[in-house]
Amino acid sequence: MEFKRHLVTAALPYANGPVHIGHLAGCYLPADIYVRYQRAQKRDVKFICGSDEHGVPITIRAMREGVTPQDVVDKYNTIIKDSFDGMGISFDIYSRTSNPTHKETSQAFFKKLYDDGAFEERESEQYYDAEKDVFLADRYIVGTCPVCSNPNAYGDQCEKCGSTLSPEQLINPRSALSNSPLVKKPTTHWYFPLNKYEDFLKEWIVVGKKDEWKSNVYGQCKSWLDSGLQPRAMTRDSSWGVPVPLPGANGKVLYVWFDAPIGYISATKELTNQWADYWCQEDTKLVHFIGKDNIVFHCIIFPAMLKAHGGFVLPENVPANEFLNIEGEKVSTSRNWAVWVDEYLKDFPDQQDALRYVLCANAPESKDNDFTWKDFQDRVNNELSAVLGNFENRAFVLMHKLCKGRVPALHADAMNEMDNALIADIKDAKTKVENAIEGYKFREGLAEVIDLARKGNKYLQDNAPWTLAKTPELQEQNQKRIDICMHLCLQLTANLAILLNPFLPYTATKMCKKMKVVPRMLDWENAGRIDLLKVNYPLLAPELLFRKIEDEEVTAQVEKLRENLKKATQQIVENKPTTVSEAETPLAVAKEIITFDDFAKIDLRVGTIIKAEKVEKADKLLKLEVDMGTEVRTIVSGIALHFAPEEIIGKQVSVVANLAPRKMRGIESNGMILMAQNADGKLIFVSPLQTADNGSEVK
Ligand code: B3M
Ligand code: ZN
Repeated sequence: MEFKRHLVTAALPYANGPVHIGHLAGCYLPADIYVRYQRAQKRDVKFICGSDEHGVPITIRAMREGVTPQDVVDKYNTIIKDSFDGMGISFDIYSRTSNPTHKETSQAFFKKLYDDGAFEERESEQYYDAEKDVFLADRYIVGTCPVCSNPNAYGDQCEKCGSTLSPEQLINPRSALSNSPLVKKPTTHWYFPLNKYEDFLKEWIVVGKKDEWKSNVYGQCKSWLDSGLQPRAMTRDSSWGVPVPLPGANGKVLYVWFDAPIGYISATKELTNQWADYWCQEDTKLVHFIGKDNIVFHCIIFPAMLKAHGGFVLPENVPANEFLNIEGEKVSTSRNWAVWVDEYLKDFPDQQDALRYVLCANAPESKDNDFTWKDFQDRVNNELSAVLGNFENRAFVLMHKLCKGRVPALHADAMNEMDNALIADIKDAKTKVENAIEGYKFREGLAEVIDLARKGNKYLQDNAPWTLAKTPELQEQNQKRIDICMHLCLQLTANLAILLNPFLPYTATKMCKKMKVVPRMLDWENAGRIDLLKVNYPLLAPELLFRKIEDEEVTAQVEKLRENLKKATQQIVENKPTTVSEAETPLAVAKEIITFDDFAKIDLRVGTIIKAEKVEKADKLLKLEVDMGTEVRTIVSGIALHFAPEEIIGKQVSVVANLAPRKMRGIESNGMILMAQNADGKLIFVSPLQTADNGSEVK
């Protein structure tokens, strides 16, 4: 079908924390590339986003920080919005689900389904805090983790060991609000019978979208559909959210995953009076950009809601990305293991395109990927700068040197095979990049652009105009070749700006300024042309497009990650929900009794740490060399978050000397250092009080 309009949405981030680069790579950057490309094609496109300001995570954050949910969303909405602005994510509107248009829109949506009899009303037993007179979401229930004995695990997850939990699994479960024991109480909610939409969804997805949608997306949907859909509660007991618009529904709000996707519609309403054209006309192409954890909501639940309501278009595609890990580990907001966008912008001002480049070149399009600062440096220095920046710079330097700073002529009579091949490459690149972007293969698209720059470098090298300039006796003939070569290199530069623009808009704009062309040159229809720069047109002086990323910057960023993790880990240990008193957190159960012979099996010795260094890509590990008197042992110890290598050199420690060797991160560890751990998580060396000889036995 010919689409008249494009409606592009990017997942509404929860306003309960800043956004990190995993968010950018997963959804916002690909969406922005797609939209910038559509705009360059002069297509009618609207790019919709906003803050998701309801739901339990926000009330939890408010509770923890001792502020209101409104305070939380006000704070993070601003930070998130600024981060997107700072990175050039070019939404047409960035709205909020706490504003009145959204309340009205989502309530009307609910009411229509209710009036049509689309909901089933059901009573169920829910955990309830009798003292505070509220129903408790799982997150509001605390107790001891059955896995790691953390006394402050939540009813859905233990933040210390990462286990997924349900309130039933907690030992001593109680309300985080009042510390009172839990009771169950009946409550009524409105359930949306997803099971009734199974046939429709199967027809639409399994039959209709199998070959169109990415396999990770299709696969998830298929497995949901195969295992059968269940009715799902679309309301919650809470004081924070969109109130259920029914008489007698006091204290009940819309489930956040009911109201949030409707937020796309409300935001479009705020943006334009023509909103209904975008949402209700069959010739609109609706595309949802999201991360993989949101697939079921966008591919199953929201489409079923839209279908039940009637009159809305369904998404053509939902190109969800996988996750981006950081330095080999999953992003964790509670452990502060993340690269935050607002901090990146502070640390690397004016380096938006460096990050956009790396996040796109390494995008987790089909599997989880890893971001490391070293890889960031390598890609910026060796690809972006060494290939693209270098080509552009050489073109400018040489045309100033060999062509008096003006675009030279293209002498048809002196053109050869190499020139024609380059022209063909320029034309091909347009089609290739276009197909890649239309197919949501942004990595591939960007790689094609870099590849074209690489071809430009090779063309320059093969023609070597600087050598031609050195033979004055052949001057006239050679100058023609020089002119052709530089003419084509400059036209190629202009083409690179057009093709790059969706990916690296800051760079494209800079290139336009240097070529003294108007932004309109970046219109997609101009790609493939080799008459973009007029003959004899003077261009600005050369100036590097990219700066190199220095080793010190990489070290500082890795160090920062480690510091953040250390502080956050400390906080998780310290941050006990205030109502849980110390007396109720029993010591971990003592271990079983052993015989003297059992104990005698352990060879405990005194040793001195003579060398300590961090283990690469392992934030918790230190590699130690320990002087054991008769030998020096290598021991890998998980203490890097507690001690800097330099502060422990010279320390005498107790070592389990006969522990079987174990490989950690490729290093063989021979022994173990004994540590005491305080209740607050702090580690202390178990050392002799007076200096002992290295190697002496501990018994
Ligand atoms: N706020 C979840 C998330 O940020 C959710 C997305 C809503 S999109 C309608 O991952
Ligand atoms: Zn745990």
